[in-house]
Amino acid sequence: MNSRRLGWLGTALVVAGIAMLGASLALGPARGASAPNGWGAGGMMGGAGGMMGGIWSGRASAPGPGESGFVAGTPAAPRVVRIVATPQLRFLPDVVTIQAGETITFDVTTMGPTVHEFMVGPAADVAADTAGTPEIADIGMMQTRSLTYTFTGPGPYAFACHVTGHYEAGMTGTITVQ
Ligand SMILES: [Cu+2]
Repeated sequence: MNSRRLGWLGTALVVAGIAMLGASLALGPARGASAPNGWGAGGMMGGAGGMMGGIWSGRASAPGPGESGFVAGTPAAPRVVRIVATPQLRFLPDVVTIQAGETITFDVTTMGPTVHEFMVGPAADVAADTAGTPEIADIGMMQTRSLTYTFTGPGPYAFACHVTGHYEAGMTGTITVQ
């Protein structure tokens, strides 16, 4: 594929992703955390049915604090938060609300052809790209990778992508501790 087609594909996938993200947020509690994590067998070249079924067979976000069905994440049973990284160098969502002390598993999916990273931890360390701060590197096109983190302190916490130029372009998010 040439780059123009890739660009179109990325845009189309993001549009589809936003629509499906909205649907999965709305349906999240019903879908639960028992669905298998991964792309499934459809594959992105399997036509529209395969694309949608494959990409979005991953886990939806579990309800957050203040939402119906909220259960605080623990080390034994982390709460799942799904985050999409877009070719526009943004995270969706870019604000995640947690209860103090929670353990969260972030399922991070890259939409489109641009590779991303996902770092989470104390906001100062995330801003400075401090070595040793928990991070997933090289999340490729249509991949989902996971990172589990326990928010033991008062914060502030943040997440970011430190692929060259992405942080500067605004590819950051915040963790709100309730
Ligand atoms: Cu990025």
